[in-house]
Amino acid sequence: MKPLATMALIVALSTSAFAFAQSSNMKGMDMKGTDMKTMPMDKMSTDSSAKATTHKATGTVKAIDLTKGTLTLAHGPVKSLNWPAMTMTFAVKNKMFFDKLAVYKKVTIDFTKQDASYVVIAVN
Ligand SMILES: [Cu+2]
Repeated sequence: MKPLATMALIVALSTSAFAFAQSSNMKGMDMKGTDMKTMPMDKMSTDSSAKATTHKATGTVKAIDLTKGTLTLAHGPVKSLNWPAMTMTFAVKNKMFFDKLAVYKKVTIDFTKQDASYVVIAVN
């Protein structure tokens, strides 16, 4: 997926830009208030969340299990994981997501790997 590759590049660039800003600050020991303001604090938090890689999958809901908290999705290819299209079951941590899920409905999910399972973190 091109947008993901672009995002990764932006993250990589902003990370190295931040590292450079940090090291130049260290050299000059310049801790003036103006320098603190230019420190990309918001980018720092963006970077750390980007490390817990989020993947996107679009597909058709095959089954939902409210008791187990799972979603079975027939999804298309997921480039960020090199996955082909397949039908698989995801864990759904937030029960509110089930409001947006129904069998035969087409959805796009954001998911992440947690331990051995793939966990839905957003439903669109
Ligand atoms: Cu899959």
